[in-house]
Formats: sequence, structure tokens, C-alpha cells
Amino acid sequence: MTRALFIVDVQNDFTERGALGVEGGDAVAERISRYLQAHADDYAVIVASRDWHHGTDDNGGHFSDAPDFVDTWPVHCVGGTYGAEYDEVFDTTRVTHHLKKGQGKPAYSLFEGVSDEGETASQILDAHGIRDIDLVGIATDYCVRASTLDALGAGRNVRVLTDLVAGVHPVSSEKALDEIEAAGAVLTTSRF
Ligand code: VGL
Ligand code: ZN
Repeated sequence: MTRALFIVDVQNDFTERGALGVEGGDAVAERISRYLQAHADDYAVIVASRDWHHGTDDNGGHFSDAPDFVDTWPVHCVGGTYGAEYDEVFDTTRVTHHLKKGQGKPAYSLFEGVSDEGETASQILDAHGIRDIDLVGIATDYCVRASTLDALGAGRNVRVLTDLVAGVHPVSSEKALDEIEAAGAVLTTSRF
């Protein structure tokens, strides 16, 4: 068993009613919880990330009062607030590693995250000799895209489970899936 599951940013601010809520976020949180009930034992490690920004500055221009929803965003996922917590229906019992990213700067990739013990995703993968990653979460066109491209760039094999992701914009989400597939990711579903 040498496969990892990466669960990107399933947080209250990214699901419906959140500060940066994406359409379908609630459904994805619920489906990921059900997927874990059936499949957690298939994975050597289950790594979840959280966007975890400062509330006292604009996080390197990541927050804006006039966001363009491409490079700048409304205030979201301020560390220690409800919005930064995992979505309420995302059952994290089987998560083995928790990473935080984006403290004071934009960080779209889970590979930029660090656990409270100081461990990165690359270190976790290397420690367990893992080359194969399944990836799910939010947002398809931002953190899912960036995390997948980083994993491929680090020579890992990545499957993205497309029924367990949700994006900010439909058009850029479609484009992101095409891009990561062209870069070598396998697009599949949770029912493979
Ligand atoms: C994200 C926008 C801003 C993400 C994070 O998790 O995809 N998107 N910060
Ligand atoms: Zn952010």
C-alpha cells in the first residue's frame, strides 16, 4: 500500500456560504467523507491542507477590497477563525497529516504547506516511499491545479478524482483539468 490521498482545502470559507464559497463545495465535502468511509484503508497516508492566512495583513497582496477572483480575493481562511476550519461535513478522522499554507503570502499548492510539526508533503511522501497520489478538494482551478502540477513536477503519479473536486469558475476549472491532464495527470472518478 503505497498510495497517498491528498485532500486540498475543504474549508468552511470555500464551501457554500463561505467568504469564497464555490458552487458544489458542500457536495464535494460530503462525497469526500463518504469516499473516506469506503476507501481510507487504501491509502498509506491521507494528507489534508488548509489555506491559513493572516488576519492582520493582506497576505502579500492575496486579499483585496476589490478582488478580481483570479489573483486577488476577498478576505478568506484567516487562521484561527471558523472560515479556516475544515468544512463541518468533512469527516477528518482518517486524515493522518494536516498541513497549513498561505501564512502571509499566496500559496495555492499543498506542497507549500507545513504541518504543526514542521513536515512538508514532499517529506511525508519520501518518508513512506510514495510515488502515487490521488488528489481531491477545492478549488479545481487554483489549489487543486497547483498541487497537481507540483506533484507531477516532483515526478509523482497523480490521479485527480473529478467527482470530488469543485472550482471557482466553470470555464477555468475545465481549462485546469485539461491542463493537468496534458501535464500527465490521470482524470478519473471515485468509482474506478
Ligand atoms: C484558493 C483562492 C484563494 C484555493 C486559495 O484553495 O484554491 N483559492 N486562496
Ligand atoms: Zn487563499
